[in-house]
Amino acid sequence: MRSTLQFGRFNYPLQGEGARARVMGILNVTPDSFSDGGQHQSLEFAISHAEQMIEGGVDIIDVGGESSRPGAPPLPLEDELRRVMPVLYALRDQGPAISVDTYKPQVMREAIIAGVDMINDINGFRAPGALEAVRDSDCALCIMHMQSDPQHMQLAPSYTDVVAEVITFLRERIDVMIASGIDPRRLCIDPGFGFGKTVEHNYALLRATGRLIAELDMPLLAGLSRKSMVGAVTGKPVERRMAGSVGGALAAVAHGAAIVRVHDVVETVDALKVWQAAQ
Ligand code: PT1
Repeated sequence: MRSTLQFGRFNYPLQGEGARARVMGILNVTPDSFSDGGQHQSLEFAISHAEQMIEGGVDIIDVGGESSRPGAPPLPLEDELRRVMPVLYALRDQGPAISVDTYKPQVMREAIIAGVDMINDINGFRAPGALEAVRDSDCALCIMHMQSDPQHMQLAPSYTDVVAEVITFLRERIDVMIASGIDPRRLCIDPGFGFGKTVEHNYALLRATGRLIAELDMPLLAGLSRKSMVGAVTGKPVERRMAGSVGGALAAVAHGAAIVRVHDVVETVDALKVWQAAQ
């Protein structure tokens, strides 16, 4: 079993002393959170949201400029850079590790210059130039599985054996990345809940968390916060999915997940502390 995850300025033990699940807080930097859509106001809002997450005990802040929710359209490169870069520079010395949620090689390069600790790529570093952009840094790389793309992925998700197919995809990406010279200790995997998957596919993958970790020998990041897979079993709309999401995060950690990506940081941190004390 893997012993550490190299995470930029940080090094996370995965077993023994100091090993615990890490909480990644979601920081969406989208101008629609504001009436005037102003650049300055959205920066202020992002910083104050980040401060709340730090107060709540967040380990990693995941900064994203482009929505990847089902049906979301792509965002032009310049717009993504304009949204994300000021936030990365403002947050990099605030304590937590910083991740950037992007599939664009040019954003990866700029983010590495800004000093981020992780590149979180929903596209699994498949864009031309992505491997070259991240290879010579020390940041962690999260390789996520997605069928199709955000605009089309929920139209007709289809698998013969979803767990086997996700494992095969991740195996292939891991091999390509290692062959390009990337240290395997920088890699982690993500089954990509909600990315071209039905509710049944998502829960089959959640139940298979331990198998993904064991077969690929990689730490796993689980992101299911407020997603439709939580809504499907609770019957709740997106704004009332906090408790269901905390339950899902605990289930993922109980199955061995190393990192959980969440909206509700303080609630997840507390739930994990109690769960850990009961171990
Ligand atoms: C994720 C993730 C992500 N999810 C990683 N990055 C999103 N590594 C963005 C729904 O079904 O799981 N892992 N970056 C958000 N994407 C979605 C997808 C949001 C599906 C909502 C749904 O509701």
